[in-house]
Amino acid sequence: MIDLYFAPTPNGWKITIMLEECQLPYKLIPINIGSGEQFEESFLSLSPNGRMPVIVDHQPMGGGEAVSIFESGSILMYLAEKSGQFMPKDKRGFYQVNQWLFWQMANLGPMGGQASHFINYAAEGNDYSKTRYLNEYDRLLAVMNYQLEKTQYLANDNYSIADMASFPWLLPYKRYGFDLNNFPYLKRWYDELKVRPALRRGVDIGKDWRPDGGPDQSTRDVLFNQTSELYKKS
Ligand SMILES: N[C@@H](CCC(=O)N[C@@H](CS)C(=O)NCC(=O)O)C(=O)O
Repeated sequence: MIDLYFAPTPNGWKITIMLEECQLPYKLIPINIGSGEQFEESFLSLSPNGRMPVIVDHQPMGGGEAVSIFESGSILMYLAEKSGQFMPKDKRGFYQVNQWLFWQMANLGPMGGQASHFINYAAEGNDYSKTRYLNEYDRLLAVMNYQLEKTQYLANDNYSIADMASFPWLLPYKRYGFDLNNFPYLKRWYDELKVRPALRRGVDIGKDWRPDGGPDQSTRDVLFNQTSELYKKS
């Protein structure tokens, strides 16, 4: 059995999508990032960065003690290897997927996350930052559109963990003010993926756990004022 430490956000949904797609049995362990559970010692010992998702595999490949993994891209690679699915075994295909997975982790995720922050949570008067991240998100949609004119899926013509990593970061596109009709190849990909039953099950997990009206002040204090103080031993 695989334990998944999870909160309903795009980075969490990457893993529920993959677990639903590859049908490995798993148990959800909700992490309340709004109340600061990610900084409890028991969680930091699994995820030193204080971020979810994390998995703990109690029947790891090769046997032995349970294995824990943080960082969603690394978790996706582990699950692909364990299930033998959604990551090509030949070297060419492997690195086609690998480069798009890294692209997602280094670009679409962080820039989408910052865009979300400045759209949803920042006080008025942060127009420079908001524009900066929305322009990057816009550019990254164009990168995907450029690629998807040539290939059916992000890495090549096979659905892979690179698609699963990117899809949840497209979910907020309307809220960010974008129209996918301006990115026709990306729209074709998005429309195809969003009706996959396993992907749908994955992104529906935990949707109703999110507070109506967004985070309250104590949640904002936990999420948006983190410094090295969090790591000082008392
Ligand atoms: N690069 C990390 C990012 C994970 C991440 O940022 N997780 C967020 C939720 S989407 C989190 O745990 N936030 C808690 C916090 O900000 O304190 C990954 O892909 O796993």
